[in-house]
Amino acid sequence: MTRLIFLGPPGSGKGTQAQILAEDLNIPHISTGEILRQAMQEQTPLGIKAQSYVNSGDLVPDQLVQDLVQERLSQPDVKSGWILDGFPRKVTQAVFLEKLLAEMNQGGERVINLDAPDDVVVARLLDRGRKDDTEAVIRHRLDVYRAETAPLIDYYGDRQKLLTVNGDQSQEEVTHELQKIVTS
Ligand code: B4P
Repeated sequence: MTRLIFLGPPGSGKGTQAQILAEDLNIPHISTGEILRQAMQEQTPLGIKAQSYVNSGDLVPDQLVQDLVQERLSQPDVKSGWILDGFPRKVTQAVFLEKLLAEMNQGGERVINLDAPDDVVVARLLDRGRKDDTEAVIRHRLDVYRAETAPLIDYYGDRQKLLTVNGDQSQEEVTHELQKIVTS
């Protein structure tokens, strides 16, 4: 049973690698960023509430993402495992998730910290060029990452759940390292 959480700065390869591994393992890839972007595109109530935050590189309020994660993790396809990509992004979200997983009897999750230096991630994101991938917004997302998300490295390290993988390698090399981890 694989239950994985991907942590890392924007552009470290979380979404890229989570998608590859989820396909390999035939388990759901749950990306809060993707779910929010889809909702924004469809202009659902969630999308309308989220758009100003996402477009400026701020975190969407906890309640919105927590509700969507709770709803997604209550669907039957998660019974065989899951990969969470981009959630939790704050200690408050991690505390929420820990409680939720305990209630759902879904423990044993491992956390992958994909690490890559700022210059590498900025170059990748500028190259991708999504709406929230302008230089000013990327710099802001990195500041938000350092202030809000980086503390999760200690949070999960203290709980002996954390593994750090160097994201500053080719996509194939990162995938290879991750495959070794999930099969160990
Ligand atoms: P996300 O969608 O999670 O976006 P991201 O952090 O920018 O990373 P992503 O996973 O998409 O990119 P990746 O590194 O794979 O979040 C977007 C926004 O949604 C947030 O800013 C926030 O507003 C909101 N949000 C999401 N979750 C939230 C939460 N829990 N709470 C509150 N708000 C939340 O890849 C980037 C690029 O690098 C790609 O082009 C890829 O092809 C390339 N790449 C990847 N690996 C590479 C490699 N090894 N070598 C070269 N290029 C590589």
